[in-house]
Amino acid sequence: MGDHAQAGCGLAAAPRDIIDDVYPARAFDAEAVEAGRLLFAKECRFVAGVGSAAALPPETLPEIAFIGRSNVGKSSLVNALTGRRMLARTSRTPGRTQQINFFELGGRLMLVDLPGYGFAAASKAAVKTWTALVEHYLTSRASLRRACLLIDSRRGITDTDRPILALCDNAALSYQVVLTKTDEVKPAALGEVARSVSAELKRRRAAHPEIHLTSAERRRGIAALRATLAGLAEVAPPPSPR
Ligand SMILES: Nc1nc2c(ncn2[C@@H]2O[C@H](COP(=O)(O)OP(=O)(O)O)[C@@H](O)[C@H]2O)c(=O)[nH]1
Ligand SMILES: [Mg+2]
Repeated sequence: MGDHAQAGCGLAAAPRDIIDDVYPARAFDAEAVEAGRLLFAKECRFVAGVGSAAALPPETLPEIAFIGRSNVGKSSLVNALTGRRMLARTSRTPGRTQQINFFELGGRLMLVDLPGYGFAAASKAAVKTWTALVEHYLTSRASLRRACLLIDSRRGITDTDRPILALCDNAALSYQVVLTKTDEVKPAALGEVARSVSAELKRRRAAHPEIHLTSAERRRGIAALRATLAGLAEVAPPPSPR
């Protein structure tokens, strides 16, 4: 049960019209949800932590990048997706925070954790290094299928996020907004944020029109996001003959 029942549960808190606007049911049919569940039940293995463009690993699998301002709930979301604590662990390692971390999921998908932006205390030099590395990765990686752009439900898209949206638009990199911490806002306010985010995305070239509403804490919307991401993974090999 659990996840299955929660496939649409980002929806449960949102008013009906918002659900119909931004959350077409077809994305979450039972088959897609099951494919997502199966993929994310597979082993997730840390592959590399990379601090420079020259050190990027070879492109072996379709990649999904997770990006957002620091504290948006990125580690929590990826941990909820994978049911593992690995990202929390890596982010506790000093020096890892400015790295791009690669995790291979079930031999079919690479989850790529980009360092958070908009950290007020970051030095100019750190911001410059971050920008160069992330920009290089986002604009030159052929295997990158989609960027999941995490946005805090309490804030919506802000000027801190817009340079990233512009970067993706200019690079024609498909990106999709994932609202985080939906448990922190009342349904009406969540509906309002979802509506205004959707309206802004409509004006942007490379933005995926559908957004995901998630709460890592309450595990809302996790099964639906898994379903979406499984749709971007390498096709599962047929079962080997016995
Ligand atoms: N209420 C609520 N808090 C969350 C949720 N996800 C993360 N947080 C909190 O937000 C803070 C930042 O989370 P973290 O995952 O480390 O963010 P990151 O910096 O983007 O990796 C932590 O205090 C988390 O406990 C959520 O779904 N709901
Ligand atoms: Mg983190």
